Amino acid sequence: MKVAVVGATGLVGSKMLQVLAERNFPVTELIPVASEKSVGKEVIFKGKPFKVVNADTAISMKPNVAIFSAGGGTSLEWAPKFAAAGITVIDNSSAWRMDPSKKLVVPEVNADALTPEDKIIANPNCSTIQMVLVLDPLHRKYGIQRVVVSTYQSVTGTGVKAVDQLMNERKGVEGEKAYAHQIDLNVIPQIDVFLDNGYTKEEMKMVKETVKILRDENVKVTATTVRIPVMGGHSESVNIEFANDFDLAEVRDVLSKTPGVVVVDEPAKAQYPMPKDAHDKDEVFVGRIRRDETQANTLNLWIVADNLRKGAATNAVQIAEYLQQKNWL
Ligand code: 11C
Repeated sequence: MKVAVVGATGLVGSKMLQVLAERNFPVTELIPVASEKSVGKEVIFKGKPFKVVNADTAISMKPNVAIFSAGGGTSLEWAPKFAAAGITVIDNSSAWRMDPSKKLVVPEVNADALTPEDKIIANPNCSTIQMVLVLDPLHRKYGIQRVVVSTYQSVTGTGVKAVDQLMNERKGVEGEKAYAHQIDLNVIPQIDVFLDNGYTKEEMKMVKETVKILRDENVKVTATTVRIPVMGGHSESVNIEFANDFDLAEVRDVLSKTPGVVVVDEPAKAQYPMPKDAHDKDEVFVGRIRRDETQANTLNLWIVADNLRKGAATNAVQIAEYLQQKNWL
């Protein structure tokens, strides 16, 4: 399987290479793709060097699949060109997610929506992926009516510049800024730009993508997304109102049997999910599972996952694995 990774030198791109190698995706030839300034540089995959090429060259090399993580602009311009050449694109940007003709996929939830005709497949936003993985089995069992989520998101979601800003601030060193404010010893209640309705783009991604992935327009979501000075993953406090009542033990049982989800919920032993523990893991961790005592049929829980893995690279590679198993690549 010839695999192109577009944006191979970025934070998500590097994680993509790591995940492809770790999961033993059958890569016969790796085609790392990046902007002109990186062309000719080498990327190491499974101990071997591969030369970075530009997108035109990558298309001429006819990969079976191209995994994009180079930003929305690159995806808008290049994904259709790869697809027109018969190359399946799995796109990690927000460019195609809400396009009704494109599938938005978390494999454990809606891989069944995919067909051999899907040539551009969208990978959801990291904060959406970890939440829907937990919401989906609960929705099927109890019927979700409304979700109120507040996020605590890692600086790795912004990229290398933000990681550098946090580390520089911690050391008291001047440097480039990814955020309008100090992030170390601070919390910034803004992720991405503000929209006319007063919500940020990140918040509206969580609202709209969740409905599309769960394939149910009746699921109402409201979100507050927040950047915190943390590296290992995104955390989310989620309040879920169901149509039907639930049993807490049954909720734990349902979640512990959900592929990709790990329940860590032993408050008496101070055991609950934390980004430090989720770092570099593929699973989504859930804990602090408890009834909301102020309202009927309502649950509170806490979800943590490594945003660069299940929130980005792992989910994209899982989509590629699904397509490969179906012989659609
Ligand atoms: C963040 N969720 O943490 C963003 C990063 O639409 O894929 C991913 C943005 C996206 O800042």
